[in-house]
Amino acid sequence: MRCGRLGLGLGFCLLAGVGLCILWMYVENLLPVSYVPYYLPCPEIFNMKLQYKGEKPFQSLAQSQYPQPKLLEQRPTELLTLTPWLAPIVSEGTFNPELLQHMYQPLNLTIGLTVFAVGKYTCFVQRFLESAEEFFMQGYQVHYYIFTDNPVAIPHVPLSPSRLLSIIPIQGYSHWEEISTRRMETISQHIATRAHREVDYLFCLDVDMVFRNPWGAETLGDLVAAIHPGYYAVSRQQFPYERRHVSTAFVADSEGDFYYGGAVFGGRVASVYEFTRGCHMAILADKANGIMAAWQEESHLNRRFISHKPSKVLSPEYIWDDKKPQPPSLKLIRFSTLDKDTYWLRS
Ligand code: 48C
Repeated sequence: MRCGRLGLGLGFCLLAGVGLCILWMYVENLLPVSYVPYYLPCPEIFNMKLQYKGEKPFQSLAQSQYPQPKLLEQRPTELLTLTPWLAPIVSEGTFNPELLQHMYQPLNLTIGLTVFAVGKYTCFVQRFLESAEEFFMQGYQVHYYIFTDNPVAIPHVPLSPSRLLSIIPIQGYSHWEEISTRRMETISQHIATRAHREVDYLFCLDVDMVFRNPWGAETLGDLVAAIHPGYYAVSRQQFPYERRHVSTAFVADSEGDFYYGGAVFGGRVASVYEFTRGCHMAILADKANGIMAAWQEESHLNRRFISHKPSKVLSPEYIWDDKKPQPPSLKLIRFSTLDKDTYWLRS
């Protein structure tokens, strides 16, 4: 008898509970606001799936042209400081080094640096490293990756503490164009297999250059390009883009922002991976068609930076050519070519 009464009671409570829930759900929908406890994130967040933004390259605006940004646009002695897509253009006087150091130092970042020294270019490694030790990312952890076909030819250069150097053997090639072009493939593979675990940012530089002044946290950004010293004052039609339609590096006369140098690019390691991988795919496609772009990987770098615009642009101070007179608008040359006998090197 007692069990029977108990069962009835339980059944009644169950029915009442279900009824109240249905009533609440009905009533709640009528209320102007939902009464989720303030401390809980809204329920929608529980079933939000982070959509990985697939690669959505910037749709070319070729059909609706836009004016070319001009580095010397402002005044002859002042450089443009912001691109039309709101990326900072970095040059001396546009930033406060101490402030940036104060901001970035606590992040305990590691900056990677790739250089290729294949064949006779091993002779540039010593000066490159000595100048990097003096000026490149002072106060940060730095990991140099030196890709070479001749590891024993790489000189020993004493490094400051918290700076590492790895010599990575690679295949040499007989033509300098092949060596230069293969860098995109090698860098993307190196990031995938190792660098993504070791560094936060990565810069990919030519080895036949030297640092002349501090290169610091002002250069850190998601995807970073450098304006070529030979073309910052000319119109985009005069840029040495690849102009053959058959190449994946083709750029039309109406396209292009700045002409970027292949000697300097970088950014967050994941972005540099995507960038170099994209360039490598395009280079492979051209190779399948029996074509090499006008300026090898630099043509592909420029093509890709049009559709995947850099989030930060370095002025020619960061990729200077010492054979040129220094214009007043470039106040502090930080990284520049070594005057060299290219013929001897490439013969
Ligand atoms: O390491 C070599 N060996 C070569 O024979 C030709 C190029 N290279 C690498 O590619 C060097 O790191 C060069 O800096 C880079 C291509 N850049 C140049 O040759 C000039 N800076 C244009």
